[in-house]
Amino acid sequence: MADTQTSTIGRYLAARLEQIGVKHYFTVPGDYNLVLLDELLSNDNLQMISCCNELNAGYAADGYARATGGAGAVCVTFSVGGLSAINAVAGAYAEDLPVIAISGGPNTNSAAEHELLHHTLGEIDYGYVREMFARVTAESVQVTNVLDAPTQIDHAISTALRLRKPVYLEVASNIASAPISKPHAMALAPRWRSDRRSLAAAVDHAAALLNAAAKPVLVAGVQLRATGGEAAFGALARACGYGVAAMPDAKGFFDETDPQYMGIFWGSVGSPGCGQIVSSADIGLFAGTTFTDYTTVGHSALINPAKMILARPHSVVMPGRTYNDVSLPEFLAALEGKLQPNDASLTAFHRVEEEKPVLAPGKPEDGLTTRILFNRVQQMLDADSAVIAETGDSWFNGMQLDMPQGSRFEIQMQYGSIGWSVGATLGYALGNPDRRVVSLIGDGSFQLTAQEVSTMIRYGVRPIIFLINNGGYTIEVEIHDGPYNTIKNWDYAGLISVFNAADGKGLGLKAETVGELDAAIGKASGHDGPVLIEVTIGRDDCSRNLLEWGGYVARNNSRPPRSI
Ligand code: TPU
Ligand code: MG
Repeated sequence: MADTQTSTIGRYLAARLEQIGVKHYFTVPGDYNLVLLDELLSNDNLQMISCCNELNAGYAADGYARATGGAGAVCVTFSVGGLSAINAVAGAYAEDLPVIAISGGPNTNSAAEHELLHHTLGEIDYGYVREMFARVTAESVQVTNVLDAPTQIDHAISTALRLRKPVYLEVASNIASAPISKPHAMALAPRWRSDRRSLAAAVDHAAALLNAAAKPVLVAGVQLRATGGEAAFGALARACGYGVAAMPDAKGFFDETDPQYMGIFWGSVGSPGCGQIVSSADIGLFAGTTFTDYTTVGHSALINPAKMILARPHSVVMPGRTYNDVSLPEFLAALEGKLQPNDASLTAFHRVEEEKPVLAPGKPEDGLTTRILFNRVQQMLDADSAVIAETGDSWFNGMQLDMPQGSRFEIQMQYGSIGWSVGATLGYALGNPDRRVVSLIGDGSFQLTAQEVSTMIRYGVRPIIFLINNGGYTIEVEIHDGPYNTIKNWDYAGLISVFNAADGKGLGLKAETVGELDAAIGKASGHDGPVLIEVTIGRDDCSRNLLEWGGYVARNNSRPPRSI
């Protein structure tokens, strides 16, 4: 039988990326991936986004995966590119984002012929990049053989989607355009199915505990998104009527305008009243929550396991028993019909709930404070907004925002790698052009990845970046201060004209007063291109919650060794 269905390894990979909903990939070229890029370029349904460096390209793929709910892709050259991207890929691993990290690789003859190669460690060992990626991906493969390529590509992409983790695919430079058959139709994202008996038993056990409780609560966790469980969580909440809280890294996963919403469960820095209700509940269903030093305020806000049903992505841990092979969305959906409505925790919350203080609008000539800034950010938000909050005081101020129904809030709280938000803003804006991205970025974080604003200008995306110039690493000041927490000041707004050069449409604005901020926001909203508003904030102006949280985290960090 004649086979006219021919493709190449690179085109096969492009077709699979297209099939899983990837429309853009982020790249920096190099001689090991040039032929591969030519092959990817032959697919008209994928757009190449050329980045300034591989770290930022990786962060962009992370932001893209967040925006689309699917995968992101990055394509780099061997070793010098891959090792620059690895930190971003590790972040995607920590945050459960399926980033397909593609790298060109050495010619397949080089190792056998004992050839030393550029960009490498100067030793005849070309497996080390894959080995390094193995620690930060769910699967890492070197494609060096035409016959194995389709299986390796499909397997890696399926793994990424099933486990919501990044994978590393290295394609040898001399086979990227080698002919192979076209991809056949198959589902690349098989859903995780529960073991029927485990699921039924877990649901019965959980329903018995929850129905017997006086004041049960529901808590949304970060893994709800990776498992596709947000809708099932919302439906379950409405069916049972319990008070609902969200962990800080799951902010916005449950509609914040819903009358059942109590706020952020984040120990002493969470929403007023919310922590007390969650901690005093006789049982809580924690759906996809993770408890780290950051999310528990230095492990000061811990829930007694005897009062917790912890629904993990693929298992449910209950007092006295763990049920394995239970998918989180299936568990929540099956529980929905089994719970008796109970609004006792919500009623208790309303008794202790505090009204948010109303902030005076400020006079135009007043200097800026973070309170005024975030008051104005709040006013800008609507259903189409996506807020990206960088590590720093932006976490704590961002957490105070009331997210309108339909809007999204993005935070990299597990990994917390400063500079993430600049690349993620680019990726998010491309991944979901219907949303206006509002990014909240500290000066220190911005200095790591600033040049990617030029890529935003190049591709005409329209985020509004608030660059918070407080002269240093304030979050670090609150955890542990020293001379290392002061940074060199930049003309951040002026940087935009550097990036614009002759043809760019970026807008850089500076605001030192309330009036200037309001005028800048007015200009920004109508501008057709990225806008950076540099906001001058006093070095000591930081949120009370950062002060408190910093104290707890510092205490946890500095515990002496139990034995030396
Ligand atoms: O609001 P503010 O001033 O705290 O934010 P800014 O200016 O962005 O400063 C962030 C300070 C910071 C550092 C230096 N937060 N975490 N770190 C430690 C750190 C160092 N390098 C990476 C890649 N990630 C980190 N989190
Ligand atoms: Mg700062």
